[in-house]
Amino acid sequence: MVVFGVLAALGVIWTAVWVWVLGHSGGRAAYEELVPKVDVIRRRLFYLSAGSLTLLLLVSFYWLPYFPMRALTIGKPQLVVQVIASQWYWKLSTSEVPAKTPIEFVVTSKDVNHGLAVYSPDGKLLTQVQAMPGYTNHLIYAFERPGTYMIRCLEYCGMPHYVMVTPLTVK
Ligand SMILES: [Cu+2]
Repeated sequence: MVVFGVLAALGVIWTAVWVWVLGHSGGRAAYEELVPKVDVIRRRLFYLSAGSLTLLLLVSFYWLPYFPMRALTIGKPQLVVQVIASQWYWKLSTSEVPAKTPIEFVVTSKDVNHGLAVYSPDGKLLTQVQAMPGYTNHLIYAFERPGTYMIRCLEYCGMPHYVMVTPLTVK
């Protein structure tokens, strides 16, 4: 209801602004006279939009979980955990990792696509990466607090998909 109210108010303001602009535009102009002016505005809007979106894209890389950015934002991995997904279990090279340490998960699958998802002790999804046959995906993550985290599958991979759960102890 609040969102509707805000949007309705913005709509009224927008309409009022346009009514005011039309009322103060000084009458009708010939179409041929307007075309070059509109062309300039359109061109400027295009460059402004393209520039803003490109800038937004570049800045957003900082928050995206892409491997090279994670290495920059989280830090160089201090420990590598090999993860192999299979119907219907996870095989980890270790089930214990240190807290506050950048860890690199090297993830692949033996059969079909799986989704490696790391859940906090209170059940919140923290990070995830695909486990794909024939590919190796890398995920860097640093656990804030010690505890028992859960690795679950986020990609439906067959009837017993839900049993793909394994604990990961963070010390
Ligand atoms: Cu699954």
